[in-house]
Amino acid sequence: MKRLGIYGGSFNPIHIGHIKAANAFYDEMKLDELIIIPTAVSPFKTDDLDNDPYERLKMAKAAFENSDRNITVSDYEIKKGGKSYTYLTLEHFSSPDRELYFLMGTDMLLSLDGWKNPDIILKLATVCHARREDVDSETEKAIEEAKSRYESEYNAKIIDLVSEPFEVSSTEIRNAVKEGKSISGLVSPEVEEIIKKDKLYLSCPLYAAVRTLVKEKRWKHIFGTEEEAKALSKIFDLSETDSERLRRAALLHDITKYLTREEHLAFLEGVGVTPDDGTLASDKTLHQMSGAYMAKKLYPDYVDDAVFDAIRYHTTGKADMPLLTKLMYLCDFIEPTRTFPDCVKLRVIFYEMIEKGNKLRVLDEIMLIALDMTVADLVENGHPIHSDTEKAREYIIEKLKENNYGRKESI
Ligand code: DGI
Ligand code: FE
Ligand code: FE
Repeated sequence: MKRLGIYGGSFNPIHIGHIKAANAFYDEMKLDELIIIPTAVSPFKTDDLDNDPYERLKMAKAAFENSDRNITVSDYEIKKGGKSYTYLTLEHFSSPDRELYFLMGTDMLLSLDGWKNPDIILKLATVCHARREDVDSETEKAIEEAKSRYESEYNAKIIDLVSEPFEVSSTEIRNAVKEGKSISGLVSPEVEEIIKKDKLYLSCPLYAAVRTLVKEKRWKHIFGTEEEAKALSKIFDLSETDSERLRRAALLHDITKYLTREEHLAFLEGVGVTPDDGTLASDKTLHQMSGAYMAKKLYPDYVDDAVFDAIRYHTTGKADMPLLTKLMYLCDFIEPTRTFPDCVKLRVIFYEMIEKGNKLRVLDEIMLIALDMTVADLVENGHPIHSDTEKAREYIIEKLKENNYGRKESI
């Protein structure tokens, strides 16, 4: 018989306490294999922005990646979706050549009666419980009562693990991240890295929005664009408010990138907008329009007219662009994760040129190069060019001729 351990939980995020418990469970029960199963939606909680199943899965995998024990992470419940019932999961992993062990915490043990089909759970698996040394006498009594009740009622096998749990909670970690406090020592370095890179648990709902609305590759681009937005805000000496606006535009600019053509059209019709023919000619021009309206609809508090305009024209540009819209266009083009040769080239040129010359003039010179590169690329690939792109070019060419650049421009 193979001794298979199962350890389920929301793991939002998985932390050192979970890792220690998993290891103790593995060692004390002499398991041959331990499967960690992040839940899809906990039957006890409503879903919230800080609860992205695939991020939880990714972190759990990272946490056990270098384990010397046979510990794996399963996407079974998350893939299945919906509410995760333990009895169904145990049925799924149960087989005649396996002895199942199921790890649960004190809270779970005490509430097991209220779970769906506790009899099946207790029949299929030996329940292991990580017991704290310092439980108060009341809880102690409750645990004992629960255990003897399960044993007599369901013929349950319940085992107390010896190792003392490491006290840290996922809530505590999420709050620490929100408050900008360090979480090293509370999660593994790999998990810490993911939380940082993927901007998990920050209070700004736009991060969660981005992660849920686009694919992983795209959010790397979006977070890169936000980084660039911060850099450009400094260079162009934006006020705190304008810099915040640029960051919001950057975070939201591509949120409709993955809509199908039909979805773009249906959404725009839903908000009462009829796209012009030029916009209809390509999904790329559609996404800047639907993106602006979607951002406004989902996050009205974050999207004022300037942010809306920046998203609305981030792909084509337009005549007489406000500073914020130009900066949005530029940060999208030169953000650090872009590897397209034109983007890399423009990035280098921009940072060289901005050192010298009037910044607002340099911005127009760079915008013109960017627009020219785009037009050349579109022509080469036989794509139509939107009239806004043409107008953006013409307008900038005129401005450069006039050469009437002040030191500052309002948004
Ligand atoms: O959404 P991103 O990929 O981050 O960047 P984006 O919104 O600037 O889109 C860039 C793509 O859009 C690029 O493939 C060129 C294309 N594009 C830019 N201007 C026009 C355009 N496509 C058409 N059809 N017409 C334009 O005027
Ligand atoms: Fe875009
Ligand atoms: Fe983009």
